[in-house]
Order: sequence, then C-alpha cells, then structure tokens
Amino acid sequence: MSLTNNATINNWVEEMRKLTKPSRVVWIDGSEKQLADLRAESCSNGEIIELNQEKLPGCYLHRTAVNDVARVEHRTFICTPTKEDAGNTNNWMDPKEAYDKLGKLFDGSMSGRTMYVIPFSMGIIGSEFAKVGIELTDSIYVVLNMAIMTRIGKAVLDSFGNGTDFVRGLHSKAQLDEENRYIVHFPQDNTIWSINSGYGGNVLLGKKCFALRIASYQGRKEGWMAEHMLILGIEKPNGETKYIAAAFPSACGKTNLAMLIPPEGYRKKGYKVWCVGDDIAWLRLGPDGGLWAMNPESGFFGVAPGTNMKSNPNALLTTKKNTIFTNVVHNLDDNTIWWEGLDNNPPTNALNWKGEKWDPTSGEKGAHPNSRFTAPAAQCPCISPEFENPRGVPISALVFGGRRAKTAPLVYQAFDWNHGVFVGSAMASETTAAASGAVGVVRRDPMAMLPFCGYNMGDYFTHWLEMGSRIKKQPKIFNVNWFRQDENGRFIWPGYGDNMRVLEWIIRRCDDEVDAAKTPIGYIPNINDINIECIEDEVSVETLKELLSIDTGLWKEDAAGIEEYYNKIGGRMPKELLDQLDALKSRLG
Ligand code: OXD
Ligand code: MN
Repeated sequence: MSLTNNATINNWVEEMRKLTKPSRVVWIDGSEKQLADLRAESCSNGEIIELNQEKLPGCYLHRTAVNDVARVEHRTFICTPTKEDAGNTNNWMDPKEAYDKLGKLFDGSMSGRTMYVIPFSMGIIGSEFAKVGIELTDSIYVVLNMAIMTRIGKAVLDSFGNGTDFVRGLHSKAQLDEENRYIVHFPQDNTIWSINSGYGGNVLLGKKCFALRIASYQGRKEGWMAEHMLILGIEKPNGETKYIAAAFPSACGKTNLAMLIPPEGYRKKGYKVWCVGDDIAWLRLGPDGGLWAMNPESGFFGVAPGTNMKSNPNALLTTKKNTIFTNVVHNLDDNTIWWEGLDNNPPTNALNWKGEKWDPTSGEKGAHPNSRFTAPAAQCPCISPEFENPRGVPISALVFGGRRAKTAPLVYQAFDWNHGVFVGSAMASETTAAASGAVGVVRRDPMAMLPFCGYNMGDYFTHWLEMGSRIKKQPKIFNVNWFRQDENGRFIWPGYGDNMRVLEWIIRRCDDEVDAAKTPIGYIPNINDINIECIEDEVSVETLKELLSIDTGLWKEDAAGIEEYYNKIGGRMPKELLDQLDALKSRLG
C-alpha cells in the first residue's frame, strides 16, 4: 500500500509497475522492523550471508555476479535532448530511443518478483539543501544499501508532501545480462533507468547517478554545484575549525584523506581532523556570501582492499558493525571477512569473492580489487559534529589532486578563482610504472568528474566560472600531489597522516598567515613553511625542495596535453579557460 497521497508519485509508481509487472509492490517505510524482515528474507534466499554477530554485529556479506563488479562507463548514457548538451565526454543516446530501447528491457523485468519503493532524501530530510528521490528496485540488497547510504522511508514522503520535484529512479536486476546492461540518465526528466546490474555504483541510484550526474545538471540550472569531493574539517588548537572540499580521481587515497589522523606532533598541539563526507559534496552560496558544503549521503561505499589499521583506522573501525561487505573473502573458520591489505594473516579456510574455496598461497587474489564496504557514516570515529547540520559547513579551500610522478609539485595554490578552475579542469593522473620509474600515461579527469558530469563539460566549466563570480567570499583553490617520485620511481612523500602537513599550509594560506613564492604555475610554499618536524629522516630539506620543484620542460608538455584535451571537449570550452592556458604558456616562456 502506498505510503503517500502524493498523486505525482503514486501515478509514476503505478506506471512503472505496469511496465515491470512485479507480483507485488512493497513501500519501504524506513522502520528497523521492516529492514530486519528484509535482511532475514535476503539471508534465507542466499542473497546475503549473516556474518559472526558477536564479532561483527549487524554485518552481512554479499557477492555480485562475477561479470558485474564495477561501474560500467561504456554502458552509462546521458540522454539530453541533443548530443551537444551531453558533450564529447559522455555517451549519448536520443531520449526517445533510450526510453524505447530500455522500455522493452524493463517490460516484465520484475515478473514473479517484488518491487520495492524506496523514498530517499539526499541530505538531511526537509533541509532546504536536500533533494528527494524515489528508487524502484527488485533487489533487497539495493534496499539495504540505500538504507545505509541515504535517509529513507516514510519521513521523506511526509516532509515532501505534494511536491513534484523528485528524481525518478528505476532499477531492475532483470537477468543481470551484461549485453543488455544500461545505466541511463534523462536529466531534463529527473529520471534514471538502470537495468541488468546489481553492482552498487550502477544500482544505488542516490549516489553517482543522482548525487553527481543528475544533481550536477540541476545545480547548473539552479545555481549550485554537485561535486565529486570529500569534505573535511581541521580543528585548530584554538578550537576554530576550517573546512576543505577536495576532488581526486580514483586510486588517489580520497577516503584516507577524508578520515586522516594527524601525526602525533599535531595531535599533541591539539589539531583534529573531522570527516564530513568521503565522496560527494553539494556546494551552495551561503548567507555570508561564502561557499557552503553538505554531504548528501549518510554512508560510505568504500573500497575494502588496502584498508587497514595503518592506512585508515577510522574507515576500518567504521565497518565493525551494521556494515554490508561486497565481494570480499569469507573466512569460514569464524564467519568473518578478509581482504588483501587488511593484515598479514589471510584465512586458510576461506572462500574467495566468487564463493569458491580459496588458497591464500595460490597467488590469486581472494577479495575482488573493487570489493566494498557499505557502512553508516555516523559510525566513523572522526565523523564531524556538523555532519547532521542541515546548513552544511563553510568552505575555506577547494583542493584538486592527482597522481603525477614528476609534473605537479606537492602543493601549489591557484592565483585566483578562475585560475583555480583552470587547474581543476586540467586535473590528471598517471598510470604508474613505479618500479622502473617510467612516467605513465596521463589521463585527464577534470575535477574528478569525467564519468560523473551530467552534461557538456564545457558548460560545466562555464558554470564553475559563473559560480565564482557570484561568491563574495571565495574559497582559495589548491592542487596537491602525494605521489611525486624520485628518479628510481620511489615515492618521496610519506602521504597518509603526514598529508596533514600540507593541509596545515593550506589553511594557513587561507588565514593569510604565510607568504608563498610566485611561480609560472601558481604559488608554492617557501621551504620553511612546510613542517617536517619528526619526519626529517624521511623528508630532508633537499627532498622537500625536490617535492616543490617545477620542471618547465614537463610543464610545457603538460600545457600541450591540456590544449589537446580542451580540443576534445569541443566548441563549448569557455574562452576564459583558453585564455588561462595561453597565460600559462606565456608564463612558462
Ligand atoms: C566511487 C568512484 O566508487 O568514484 O566512489 O568510483
Ligand atoms: Mn567516488
């Protein structure tokens, strides 16, 4: 029975029911009782496995189909009315063609199954920054994950009342047929259709599909921004907290940075780092004329392998209860889980991520490299006291980063907002060949939004520039690179908690407490302003100089690479960024 009198919602649910033909429809009310019943049902049909409830209370294991383990970018489409509106960096299908094609796949796709109706809110329910969605799905796994990742249930509908501005998400596992797997967005209709997948990034429609692709489109229309950014707060010894939002391509340690533990020297002085979000930031103009950020999610969907008590104790501790693990190793001895990089004691009596008997000495990985944990953010030991604040937090600095062996210095600051937009637009990571020290292939990933921007990338840059002109108290913009290498391909910056040393410089720049040296690419720290106390053995003054050095030859090559990339984006590249590129070239000489 429907949980709302909202006719727009009810009519749409009914229309989708007629299309997908489930045997019954269940509305998710958000109660613990209903979720407990669903967990029990999901355990009884083998979709999830209840783990050791003494060691891991409220925790479950799920295995996806072996051909369904990651986001499928080549099957992800932005179906704007014209191809130009989606731009050259997105796959495009004509909306009518897409509705027809997927309509056929959805026709009867839920027959014999239950359709779950999940009302969800991205952001605190009822807050002026929050947005409502409804996801229809035939997967209990999706319901249980959405209950962690978003705020769900009847409270969402009650607060929404008779509103009509909600995102319509339709998901069916159908036959999990790889050949007919589609993740399709209709931004102008607030609609997402996802079929033939059961993997989180493709099916938890609140996350990448809504909170980034659809929301980026909404943000442009409505004057705000949806960004692929973590949000963290740095509490200074005087009790004041400064907030930073930061964008990184995948495999750059984003979750680790979001939950960083400062080095001992900083902790003794009274510094603390608070996590507001690990993946997505919605940014708006605040009443003070500044930029404010809110994490629209309520959980972490983090990569498991490599997470351990050294790399990210806060993430690991977050997953000790009420967590769904996907595609990790199942330790049969004590009914717990394991993954590569958790510790040095792989279980000997275990199943791998596919559910096959696994021998840790075989050389084969036990957990899938993209295996995940879905855990409530509120369980994170360093979750920010502002996490539930509906207004979000004021942002002092925006940080872009990538994985560059040589080109980008450890940190530099953009000259101003527009130059910062240029820096973000040119973001890139290199595939590493660390052993040989070879410089890998450069992959551009503007603002880490390449797979997540729901419209033309040139228009997206224009939106960034326009936002800047509207922000009276502009955040300062920085670029960091934790991955500088020496000539032998060795990383020369320790990273992890020591990244705090760079964050400290960033907030001191925001507070006008330190000078910096002007270079052709931006402002870089004076050597004495990066605190290397207690790591002098690892990072000598010489090493720090190398970390901050700028190789003009490499930068000229990079400028050529940026130009090539801009050409690919095509005719809607804003002139301002082309001018920024010219200015960089002339500064490089
Ligand atoms: C993610 C991603 O899963 O960026 O967060 O791919
Ligand atoms: Mn992400």
